[in-house]
Amino acid sequence: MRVPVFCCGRFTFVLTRPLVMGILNVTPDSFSDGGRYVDRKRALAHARQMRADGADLIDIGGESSRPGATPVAESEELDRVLPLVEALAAENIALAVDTRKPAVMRAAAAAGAAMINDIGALSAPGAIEACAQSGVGVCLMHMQREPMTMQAAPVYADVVADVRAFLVARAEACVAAGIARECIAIDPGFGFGKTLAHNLELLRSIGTFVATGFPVVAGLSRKSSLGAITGRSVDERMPASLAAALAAVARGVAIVRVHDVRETVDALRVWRAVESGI
Ligand code: 9MG
Repeated sequence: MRVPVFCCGRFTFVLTRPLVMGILNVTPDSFSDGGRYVDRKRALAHARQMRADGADLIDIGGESSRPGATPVAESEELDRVLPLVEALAAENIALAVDTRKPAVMRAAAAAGAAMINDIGALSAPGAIEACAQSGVGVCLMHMQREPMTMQAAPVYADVVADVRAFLVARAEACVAAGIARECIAIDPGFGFGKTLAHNLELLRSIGTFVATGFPVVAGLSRKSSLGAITGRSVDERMPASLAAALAAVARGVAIVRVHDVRETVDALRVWRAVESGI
């Protein structure tokens, strides 16, 4: 049997266990950790701690994508992200860069980033080419509309079928443009133009996305859907985030994108021990 892999530049991840992608937002305005890691030293220390806690990848973002967020200039995003990529790539840490801008993608890859995580599924002109040329892994995420307006009454004919069809079409466009199939992951984009009911239906049916054969990424950590279910504030959503991560991996999700790396790694270890005795 062929072992499933996810290829990200010089890193090849064997997908025989779920991977943990730690979140490092170097923005003043992200919904959960906005402002906490704008200071470069603190950002580096946090990345190293997440790695020590068992993160397989660290996702660095220099532009907030929370509902209502305003876009950031390319030069500002580069200033926020590139020094971190250079420093952490030199320590052989596998890095994703969360960006929608082809110039940032190119610069990040040249500085040693292994993966591009694009909430716009590489829709900007030149984005697919930037990734194809650099050999990075890509995460294609679904979003309805833009962060500024996405949570204003999102509507789907069939949320699972619509999101799946979009992601498969984007993945095939990437393959046609020269990105290797094993370098592509897909992500339904929890909270990006979705109601609580949409998010729950997507999570319940995430196996439909797994069945495409592309590794599936799930980002539920601390999101407002978890707050709506539990009544907890952002800072109190860690247990809910662990439950969501477990629900995702139990349905075949390959990568969970999380704030609480140490706790998620522990939860997944217990889940794996129960499932397969390791
Ligand atoms: C940047 N970002 C914020 N939420 C995300 C999610 O759910 N998935 C991915 N891939 N990126 C996200």
